[in-house]
Amino acid sequence: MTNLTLTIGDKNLSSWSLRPWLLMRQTGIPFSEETIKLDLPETKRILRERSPSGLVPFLTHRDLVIPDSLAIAEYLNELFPDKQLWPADMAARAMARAISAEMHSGFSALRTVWPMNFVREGLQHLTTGGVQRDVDRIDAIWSESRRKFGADGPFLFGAFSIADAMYAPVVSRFRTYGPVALSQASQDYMDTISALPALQDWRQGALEEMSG
Ligand SMILES: N[C@@H](CCC(=O)N[C@@H](CS)C(=O)NCC(=O)O)C(=O)O
Repeated sequence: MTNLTLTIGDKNLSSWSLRPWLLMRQTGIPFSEETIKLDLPETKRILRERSPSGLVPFLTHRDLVIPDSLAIAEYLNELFPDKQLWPADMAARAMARAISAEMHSGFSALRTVWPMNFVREGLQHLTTGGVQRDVDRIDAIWSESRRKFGADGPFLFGAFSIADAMYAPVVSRFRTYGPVALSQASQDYMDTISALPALQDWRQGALEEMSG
């Protein structure tokens, strides 16, 4: 029985929850999950009571409650050094951290205009308010990471890393609001992420939540 519990929001909507969830599932870290449904009248009260930041996701490990997707990823990296959640090579690791931080703090146009709606496709392709600039930057990040650091596998830095988990919701957004014109390397990368069984499980969970 695991002593890690990841608390997440609705699978269709909560892009920040998807990141640590996918990281743990994809790298075989055992955990229990629980959901706090967003957008209910009691949501804010429950979040205030349960989460130090008032937000999901948060990770509970013994008496420690860690909020924030990137902080959770860093904690797991320290807890499971054998899992190699960041790339082993120092230069690759620096770039993986840089693009993860950029995702965490940036791309506000994309996140505002194209909110995650995991199960939907064919929604209107608006590129107002800097969305195209964000799309172009992500295309450059994906294709350059693949070209410079990705030779040993299909992910941004070869093996699956925290950086892939951080960008997974973008893959979903590009499908929901696409078609998005991308380099061949980025299109191939989207296909790799979309085909992950763990991501398909997340999608199934989103569908079940919506029908239940
Ligand atoms: N910087 C945080 C952002 C977390 C966040 O914004 N979570 C949203 C859901 S995706 C939330 O909890 N919203 C509260 C609400 O909808 O009431 C992280 O990386 O985890």
